[in-house]
Amino acid sequence: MGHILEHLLNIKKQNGAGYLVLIDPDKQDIESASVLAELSAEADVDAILIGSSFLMSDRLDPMIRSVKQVSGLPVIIFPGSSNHISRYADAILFLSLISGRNPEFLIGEHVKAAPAIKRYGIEAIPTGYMLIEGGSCTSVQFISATLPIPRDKIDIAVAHAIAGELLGMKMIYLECGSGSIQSVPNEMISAVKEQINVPLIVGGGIVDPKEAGEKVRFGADFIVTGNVLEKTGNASLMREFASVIHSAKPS
Ligand code: 1GP
Repeated sequence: MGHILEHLLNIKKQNGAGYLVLIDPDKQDIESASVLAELSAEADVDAILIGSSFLMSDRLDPMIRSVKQVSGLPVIIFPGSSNHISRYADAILFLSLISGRNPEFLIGEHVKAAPAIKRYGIEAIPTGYMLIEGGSCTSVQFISATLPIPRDKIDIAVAHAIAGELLGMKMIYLECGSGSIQSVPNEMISAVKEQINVPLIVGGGIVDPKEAGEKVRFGADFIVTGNVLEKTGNASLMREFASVIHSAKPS
């Protein structure tokens, strides 16, 4: 097992759940991303994800270097395509969009990215990525040209997650898409969690710590927030997220 996955599993073991902050290189310049990263380290965030389903900027390399340097936190690429690779990252969520039926995002982009990931020695964390309907058409839905799983189709979500684990995914990520109006339904989180043994990441549209804590109590092992902090850059909000997430599950 790679160091970063092991680190994440230890966090889950110690704190019940972990908190991942997502930085989108199109929404931040290097300086503001570095400030956010410094605040993350002070606020007890567990790791930083960098990326987006669609990237206009070419800031990935310098941003990852700077964020790593100022925060000392693990930096994990959250890729939208095979171009989103950086030799400076500690790991990459090797996402297969298993809720969709677009071969490019199931295996095509992976084939294109694999040689560089291998060459740079980046730890790849195989992750079954499931897009859930979140009240609007998000960038990931549009760019991936895949249909999200309807919010009320809990059984369909559960079957996808089981299939992901059986295929060897080391994590399952339930995602409503960045900036979604609604977050993943709690009932879906608990139903999926009941049927899988690998860690469950939940993200998209989570805007307050109470909501994050609830998701952890329903079974999320890692919570991702992006937009809410990018807009406010609020250190105390970040601390609140970390503390609620780290204390929501009885140890
Ligand atoms: C998106 O899950 C992440 O991939 C974070 O979403 O920006 O809505 O917090 P938000």
